[in-house]
Amino acid sequence: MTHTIVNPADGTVVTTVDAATVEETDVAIERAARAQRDWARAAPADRAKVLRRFADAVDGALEELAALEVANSGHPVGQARGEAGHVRNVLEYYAAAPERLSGRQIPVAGGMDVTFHEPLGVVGVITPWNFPMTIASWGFAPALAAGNAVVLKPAEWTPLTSLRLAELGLEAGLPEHLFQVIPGKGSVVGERFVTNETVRKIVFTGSTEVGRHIMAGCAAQVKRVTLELGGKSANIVFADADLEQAAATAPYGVFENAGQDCCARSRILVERSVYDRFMELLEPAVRGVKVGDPADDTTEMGPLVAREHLERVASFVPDDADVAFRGTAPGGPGFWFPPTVLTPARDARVAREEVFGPVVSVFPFDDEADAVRFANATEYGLSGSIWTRDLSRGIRVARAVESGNLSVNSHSSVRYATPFGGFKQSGLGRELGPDAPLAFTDTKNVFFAV
Ligand code: TAP
Repeated sequence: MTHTIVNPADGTVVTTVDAATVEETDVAIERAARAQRDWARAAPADRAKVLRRFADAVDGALEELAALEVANSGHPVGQARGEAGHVRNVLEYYAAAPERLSGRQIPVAGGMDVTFHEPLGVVGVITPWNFPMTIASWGFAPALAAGNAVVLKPAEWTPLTSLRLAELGLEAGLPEHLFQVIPGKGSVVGERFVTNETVRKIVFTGSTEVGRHIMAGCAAQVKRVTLELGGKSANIVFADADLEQAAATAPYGVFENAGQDCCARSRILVERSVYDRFMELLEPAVRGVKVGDPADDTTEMGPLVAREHLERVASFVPDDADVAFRGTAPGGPGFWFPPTVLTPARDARVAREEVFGPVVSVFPFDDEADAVRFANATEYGLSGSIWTRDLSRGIRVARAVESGNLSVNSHSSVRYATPFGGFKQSGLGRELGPDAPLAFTDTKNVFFAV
């Protein structure tokens, strides 16, 4: 069976990719297990050297990887270049880990006690289509650094950059079969990662629904699991904020990657006393978002990933929707949807569900308690922003919002050096940051009697 890869900007066929069967997945997992044994025994400095060379190989292929993501995912080329650079940075950062995975010596009676961080073995990474290469690297880089092998299943729609990354790893000196990318259906390859007992951990990024299913499957073998799931993040703007700055940046907090971002601030909460002024400022900012050809360096927003997804996003904006204003989008072929600002009721479907498209809802709030209450009135808890000039309020609200990643007076969510992940049904476990390699190890305690 093959998957047809379509360019979202114009609907043309880019290429086809072979989809793996269950039997092929099992073969890949067995090969990975064999490669892992030698990798775990290699000197930490040698593992570090190969990962640094992998980072260099990615650095040398930034333009190529960016062009692939433009064609496969419709990401604007400037952003795709940034994503490839992020993969390089993640690899460089975790290249330091093999030589820093220290255990502890713990004082005990009658001998000496030492802990070791042992690799798990084979790790299965399952990625979504929205940020194919960056999210892949959050799994494979720390897993390899900690001495594991990785089998990675990319989303059906967007396998091309992951496939190229595996080739670059091999060219850089990773042992054969240590890092394999296995395109295929989630219900075949992804499901097999969960049921095959040789895979000791699943790192899954995707929808909460599939995440729940995977976690239940992992429970059968007490398989380790990290879940990065959906979001419905709030961007809270207080009356004392720099309103110009808050309004100018709000579109980029939600429309980046055409809103196909788990961290999208798809609910903007504005203190009632400045609501009208904020909307006046927001309108030109939204109309100013440059939507169009992803291969153009000045483009800020591209198309949605696929026709099915476009139809789902459009279902959140029926003819009688409370549209405040919209930006523009090209017509013609391709899967285009304009940046859209709604003013729905707090209990509307669009206010509750993850849209994963360029649609944002704006709501007035009365006071700090009301803002926190509404920000938390969701099953999700991934990201969020708080705009205020009052530092004490910034700290108070950041502590009160039930979310894994908050930003005061900015919309930044992801840095490779800081932990990332969700509260509530946005996920389980953390990726990135200094502790990520530990999530790919089990602690072994050894007591030496003396
Ligand atoms: P999903 O439909 O959940 O798919 C994610 C991945 O899981 C795909 O590779 C998919 O394969 C695979 N899959 C599907 N069914 C499976 C099964 N039964 N067993 C194992 N694997 C299976 O999500 P999506 O539509 O690609 O991505 C959008 C969602 O991801 C959104 O909810 C978004 O918020 C979330 N997301 C979260 C984050 C973080 S970091 N929290 C980051 C990005 C995206 P196929 O492609 O073959 O279906």
